[in-house]
Amino acid sequence: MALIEEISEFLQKGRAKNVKTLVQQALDEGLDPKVILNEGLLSGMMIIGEKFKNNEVFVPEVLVAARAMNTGLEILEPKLVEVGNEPVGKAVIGTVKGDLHDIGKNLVAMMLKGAGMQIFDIGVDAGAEAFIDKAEEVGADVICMSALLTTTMPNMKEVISGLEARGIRDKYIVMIGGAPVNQNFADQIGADFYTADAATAAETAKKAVTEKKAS
Ligand code: B1M
Repeated sequence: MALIEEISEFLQKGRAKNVKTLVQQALDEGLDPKVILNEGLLSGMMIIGEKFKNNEVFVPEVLVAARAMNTGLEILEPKLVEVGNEPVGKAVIGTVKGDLHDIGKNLVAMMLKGAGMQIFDIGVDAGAEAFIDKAEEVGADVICMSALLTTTMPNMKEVISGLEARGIRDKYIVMIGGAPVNQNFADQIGADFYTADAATAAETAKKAVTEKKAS
């Protein structure tokens, strides 16, 4: 079996140690990190997602697959991210209140780092105050929110309302994303940018911060 397929298979079985070893092996053999990410790790996670939807696997299996995914991402990170010396800007990132999904958020954080942003990751299940307090504390340029559940998407609005209530909405570029989120929702809640994937989020953040600093 090809190495990339093996990574996908082991990820689906939640075998984090095997995933770690094989991702390292793939890098040592000179495989493109983006191919390892997209065709090994993410394709395995997509298959698990489909099986989860069809009740062929359940939360425990998905949880161990997600752990294996995050282990693989840690090995890939130094190859996907080449950080320059001068940070382009600072970004606070987290998954919103009530939501424990962190793989997409971690991927966005990684790509933002690769785009030269300094990252302050407040983790999952992060309330409005956590986003706002961290942004104020570190002097952030961007607030990045991720949500994977239709039930937690509305919590993104809470962060924007909190910024408005403190009179500091204009200080920050607010970016949102995650599988159930779309441009229409971003417009409804008054976010500055919605992006569909991690790479576009990173490009958009870099451009927006650079433009804001120049204006
Ligand atoms: Co959950 N889950 N889950 N889950 N889970 C989904 C999201 C679901 C779609 C599965 C399904 O039913 N088909 C469904 C949501 C349904 C809905 O709301 N419409 C669901 C459900 C229902 C649940 C529970 C309620 C299940 C239960 O308990 N009965 C529960 C909720 C727990 C909670 O959060 N309170 C739950 C739990 C879990 C696990 C803990 C087991 C695990 C998460 C573990 C972890 O993250 N550490 C898990 C997983 C892994 C999934 C699926 C299978 C995979 C998600 C994932 O990581 N995808 C997911 C099914 C699916 O998505 N197909 C599912 C890979 C990741 C790279 O993609 O996060 O979308 P994603 O990120 C993308 C883009 O969205 C974007 O960039 C990334 C790509 O480059 N992006 C941004 C993300 N954030 C961004 C921010 C940006 C810009 C782009 O700007 C700031």
